Amino acid sequence: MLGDALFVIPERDCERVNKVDTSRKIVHIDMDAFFASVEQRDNPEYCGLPLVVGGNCARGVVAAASYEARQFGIRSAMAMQKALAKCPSLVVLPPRMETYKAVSLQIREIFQEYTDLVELLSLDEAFLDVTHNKKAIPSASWVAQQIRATIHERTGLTASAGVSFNKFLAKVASGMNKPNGFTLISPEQAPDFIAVLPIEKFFGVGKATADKMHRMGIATGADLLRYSLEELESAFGKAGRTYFHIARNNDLRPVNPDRERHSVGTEDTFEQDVRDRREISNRMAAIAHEVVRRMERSQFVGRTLTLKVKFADFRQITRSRTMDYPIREVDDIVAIAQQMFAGVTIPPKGVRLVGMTVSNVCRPGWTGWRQPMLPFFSECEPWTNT
Ligand code: DCP
Ligand code: MG
Repeated sequence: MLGDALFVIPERDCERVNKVDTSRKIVHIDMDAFFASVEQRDNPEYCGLPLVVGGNCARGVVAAASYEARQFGIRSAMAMQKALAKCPSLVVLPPRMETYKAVSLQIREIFQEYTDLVELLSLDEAFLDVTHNKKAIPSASWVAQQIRATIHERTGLTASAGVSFNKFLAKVASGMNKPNGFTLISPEQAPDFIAVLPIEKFFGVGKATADKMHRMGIATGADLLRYSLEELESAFGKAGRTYFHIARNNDLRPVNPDRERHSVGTEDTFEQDVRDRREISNRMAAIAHEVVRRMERSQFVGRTLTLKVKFADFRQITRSRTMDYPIREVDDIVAIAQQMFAGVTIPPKGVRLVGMTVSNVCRPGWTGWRQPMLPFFSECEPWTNT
């Protein structure tokens, strides 16, 4: 499964596990079918129709699918050919990034009217800490509902919101009643909520980890509670610590408004450990595709590629290479990763996970960039890494 790199609960937060902090009020907002909804708004003839935004070429993928398209089983990141096979009458539109960015700016402005503690996760998603909000509204639910109403008023689009006392719960909550939904998970409800939450919904649990958990008899948060920290760490490495604490609603990560993207990456935990070097190389191409897609989505360009390889026994190595040009093409990433991977000895039990991250950001104004820009970036300023 391709997924986000797992966040690791810091050691210092662990001793506070018996005193779960429920004092904060965290809101997670996520626009519904974002790119697709903007297109339906601007092309009313497509309202109510299955529509996707993405590349309509042989190797194109779906970026966003309207909720009507989802009824045909169409999802983000699906190959466009497959989506068209599922729904031949599908409306396919190319992305209009400038328009999506303008809407993103509008919703940010709305968030800022309530708090400066806004952490943007992508164009359409943010965490807000509204414990002490600018309008002195005592109820976080009220804040969230006002924000949703204002977004609709000013942009004509709908957003879903989740409210709770930590980031993990707020984010799970916002996904529960999509589209145009609202969910509150109060401190009183949280233990029961997490007890029945399927482990697939836990942060960082992909298919391979879920399968392993099921083999250990872990299907829900309640099952996780039966395992000690040591047992989970020995089964899942550092991720085990995160699962241990999340199952106890212990997520003290602050809403970090100054978060600047330092890297973009993804990783693939194989369903079965892989020993064949060629197969691993093939998987790398898919990972590189995803990294480039994420870089485009977050307008990130960097010069350093880091390859992470985790072996079947959870041992992990990383290799990095810094180029004198911005890394932004799939073929380039694959070539650099394969050069680094050539020097890695694959142990007999094989490889469990491969991850790739691009870092060393190139910022606007960098004069070192001499290559022609990709069409995707052609409307942007040049970038620098100073
Ligand atoms: N996006 C993308 N490629 C993906 C996922 C998303 O380009 N694999 C883009 C298009 C989405 C936008 O980012 O519209 C926001 O992503 P979300 O994951 O929030 O998905 P949506 O907003 O489309 O749908 P949802 O209603 O599930 O949030
Ligand atoms: Mg969304």
